[in-house]
Amino acid sequence: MADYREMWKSLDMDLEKHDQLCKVLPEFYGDIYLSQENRPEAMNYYNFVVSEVHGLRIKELEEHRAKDGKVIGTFCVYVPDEVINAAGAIGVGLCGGSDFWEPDGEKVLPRNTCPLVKASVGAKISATCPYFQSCDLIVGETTCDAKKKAWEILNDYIPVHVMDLPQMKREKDNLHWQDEIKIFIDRVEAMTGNNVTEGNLAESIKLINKKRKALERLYNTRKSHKLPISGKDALLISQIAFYDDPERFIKQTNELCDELEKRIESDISVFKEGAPRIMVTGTPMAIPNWKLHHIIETSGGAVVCEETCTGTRYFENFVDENDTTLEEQMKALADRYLNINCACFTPNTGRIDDIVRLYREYSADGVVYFTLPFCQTYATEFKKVKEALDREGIPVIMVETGYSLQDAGQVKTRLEAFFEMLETNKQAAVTE
Ligand code: BJ8
Repeated sequence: MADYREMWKSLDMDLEKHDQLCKVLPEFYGDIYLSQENRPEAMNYYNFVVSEVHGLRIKELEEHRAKDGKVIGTFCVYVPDEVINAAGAIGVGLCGGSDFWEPDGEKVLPRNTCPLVKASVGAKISATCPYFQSCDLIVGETTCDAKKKAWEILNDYIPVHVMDLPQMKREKDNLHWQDEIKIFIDRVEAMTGNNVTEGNLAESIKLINKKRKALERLYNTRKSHKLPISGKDALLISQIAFYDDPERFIKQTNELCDELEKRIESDISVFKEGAPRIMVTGTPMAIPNWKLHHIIETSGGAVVCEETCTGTRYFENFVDENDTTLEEQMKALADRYLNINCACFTPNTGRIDDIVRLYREYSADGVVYFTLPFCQTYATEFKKVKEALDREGIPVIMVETGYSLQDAGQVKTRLEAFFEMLETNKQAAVTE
């Protein structure tokens, strides 16, 4: 990586502390990612993006800001990227995925807060994340209680706009979300000085749909019986989608898909024949949280799909491109975004339907239900999900684990036992 110290200094970063973070990341990435065998060639692009995660992309954001452009940080897949892009701003996902930031988060939040919220707040207050430092505005949303309260604290450090997300999906909730999108448009217009028009919103809707289609194409390759890419790599690509330049990301991901589709034609797989196909469902995995996937894939399993916000919830369902007036476009955005099934909604039966559908589409053998510690909504929703999966005869295991690697051995032991059970089930099915 080139020398970006001057840039980081200009962003008021704590350089000494940031150095500690920069020191550990390459080795961590090398152990988890570069140690994989038979990776697709096109993964080199994503390796490069990670190697420059606090460098080149931040330089691009700063060049944009130098021309009076704005950068807007987000934490949730309900916030419409289309609006940010239409106003000529750059959107970046900000969720923290490392325990490096948790102690700083704990300075202002209760210890029994989920690691994602603690790390996100800690990244800002420790001034060690250049993405936070480059943002002119961050957008929170009223999803879980931890996040709602965190916005009030973050607002002391950086301007925060909170979108009031309804938690039911009735007609009046859809109207309310349209209204919230309108208020968000007003705020973004005021800060950028650019109007969101039918024209630029239509272009943005097409662009973000294209990004979704590239991710959908990537995920479709994972439905193959010969898996051309590891789950770890697919997760990394989803995580990068949250902050990379959208046009470049679409081009690179489609190039990767060309290679993956050729691999499928040539029967090239990154996993041993018969590895249990695992679907992961639950809380999002913000970069660099690769822990669960790494444990699964070094314990004999292969992750084929993520029903998470760093998975299918991010890209499934497109915004209707046929609507022409601003009113119609806002309705189309509300319709698409309220189709996401987060556990903060009640009831949330759509998520259960999604899990069962995706399990079948990806020919999974079992489900790993992942929750971060202290995430009440996802942990509580497990009961309803498990009941439904039991009825369908789908094996499921719940794994609650945070960012620290302390419990990695224990998680591995449980997963190995689960995979053995899946293997026994398979053999029994063959002999029946
Ligand atoms: S749409 S999952 S991105 S809210 S893990 S902070 S829920 S205590 S992240 Fe999320 Fe939007 Fe929902 Fe997706 Fe709270 Fe749970 Fe922590 Fe969470």
